Amino acid sequence: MRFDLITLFPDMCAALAAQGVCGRAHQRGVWSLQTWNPRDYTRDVHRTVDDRPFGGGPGMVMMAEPLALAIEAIRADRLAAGADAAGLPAPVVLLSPAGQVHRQALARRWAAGRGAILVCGRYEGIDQRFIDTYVDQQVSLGDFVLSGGELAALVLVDSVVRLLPGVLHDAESAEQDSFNPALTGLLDSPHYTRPEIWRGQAVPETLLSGHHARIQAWRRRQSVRLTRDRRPDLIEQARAAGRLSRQDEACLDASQAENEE
Ligand code: 9D3
Repeated sequence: MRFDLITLFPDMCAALAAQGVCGRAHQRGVWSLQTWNPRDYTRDVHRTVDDRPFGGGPGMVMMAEPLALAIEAIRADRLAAGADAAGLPAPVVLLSPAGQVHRQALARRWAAGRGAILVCGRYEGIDQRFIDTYVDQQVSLGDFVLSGGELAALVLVDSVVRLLPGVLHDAESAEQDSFNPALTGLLDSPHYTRPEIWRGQAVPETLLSGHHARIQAWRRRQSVRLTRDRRPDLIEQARAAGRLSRQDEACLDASQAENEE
């Protein structure tokens, strides 16, 4: 899987391919990341990539032409590398607060694809004519303001790459993540490791029991209650999708009663 990032700050993007789970997978050739700087596709001596907005207003706008030339260069390069299926060019995705909010179901869909050309904006925005001409879809991370699209692009790529076959060492790690349907979209239960007593705080007894079924039931109960307390919206979703068992409901009823005492 290949990702091409168009960015004025390529140095921001190197870490993902260099470190951790994604870094290892990158080293093994599971995926690749290339950055393309619009500044390299300017023709004036000042290498201008932005200009003042028509109609006035604060800030600067990214010019269409350097971005368009970067896209053309990437398409030629992907073609030469055989990165795309014949007649199926990679989608051009703009990271933007106006995009569809990213979530796990979308990451799963992306993981079945061949990668994408990701456009990272800076300044107040991007000339709309570039967006109209080249951009296939827009993706947001949610309702908060970033300084640009780079971190959002890295988050997107990270969420996709870790789902690729062979990226996670322990096949169970992905399987047990929050939002995985196997966990029915609940938050994860708490984790503990040695020592058994740390600064006077013991590990929950059940986890030391060696009793697998009891441990599983305890973790499930913790998940259900934590999700109810922190993300009641996820409980509603799980219930609506029929992903809560009678035991789960009983556990919610019981802890509700405890809270009311
Ligand atoms: C403060 C400037 N805003 C005017 C009301 C517009 C604006 C322009 C550029 C706001 C943010 C940005 C840069 N953000 C992104 O490129 C971005 C982003 C985000 O800010 N939040 C969540 N997801 C994303 S994806 C890309």
